[in-house]
Amino acid sequence: MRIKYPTTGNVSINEIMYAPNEEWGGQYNEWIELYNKDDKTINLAGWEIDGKEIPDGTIIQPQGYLIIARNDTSFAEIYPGAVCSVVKVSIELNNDGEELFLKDSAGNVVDSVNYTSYANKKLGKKNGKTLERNETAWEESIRNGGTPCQRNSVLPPTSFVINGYVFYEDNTACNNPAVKITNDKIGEWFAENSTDSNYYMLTLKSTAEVMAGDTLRIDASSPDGTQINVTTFVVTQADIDEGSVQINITLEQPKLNEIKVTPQSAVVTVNTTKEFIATAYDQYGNPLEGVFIYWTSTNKTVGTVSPALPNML
Ligand SMILES: [Ca+2]
Repeated sequence: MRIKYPTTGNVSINEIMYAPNEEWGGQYNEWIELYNKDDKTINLAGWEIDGKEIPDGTIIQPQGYLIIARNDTSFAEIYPGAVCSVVKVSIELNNDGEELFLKDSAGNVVDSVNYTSYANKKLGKKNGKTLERNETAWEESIRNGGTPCQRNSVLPPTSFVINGYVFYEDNTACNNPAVKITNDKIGEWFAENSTDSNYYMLTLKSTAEVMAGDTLRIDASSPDGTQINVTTFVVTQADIDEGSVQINITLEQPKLNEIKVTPQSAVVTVNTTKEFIATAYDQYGNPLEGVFIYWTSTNKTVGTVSPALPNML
């Protein structure tokens, strides 16, 4: 049985990345976010955006988002956590602005936007931001990279709380833990803590600072830094809807995991010296301090290690 969806409906142009900079995939990583305001799934086969046809088989869910990407592969690399469908259409968005039309399969204009005045003001122009629609107009996104597949960051934020308890390796409470939370390319924040509790809490703004699909990294350590933990987790739509997520953390001793020597090899001319640098890393890939590294030469008639440079750390 073939399900037939309506072929027209209340779909809007909701966000535009018309001049991405290198950090967000470069000039060809242009994309447009569509939003379906209707309560039914709509079939976009034969629709047009920017004068280009949307391919067969493209649908948009009720109250759902769809990304029109000039280069779907590049888009997926830059936005690995995007949680809606992405369809490739050979759009070419003018950096100086243009009028964009969204037409249904009968050729009716369903929505349009002329972003020339925003481009003239350099809003969302090669600065890592997008143009996002709010209730009445368009604004530059608050969030770096924009909010593909998500509620626009210029709309009133809701709060998203990350909290939990931190324990030492032996499961006793680690009071006053240092907890840093990082959202790559977006920001890093220190959680609230207190000297008489092992509880930590951070409140972020959704979607300006965190949204579904983001990978957050939590760096935790004891107050004296002797025990650490690094945890990463992917924020789901359910987490965002819930408004909070609880993550308890158990610390552990840093362990020497790897020593990297730079350069890895070198040709040294007779009677000259060459400097090598060794860096120790723990189990989380962080540089490990306080490690003594001893250098030796297996053939001292060929080369010797300078006693002036015994330990680089
Ligand atoms: Ca959006």
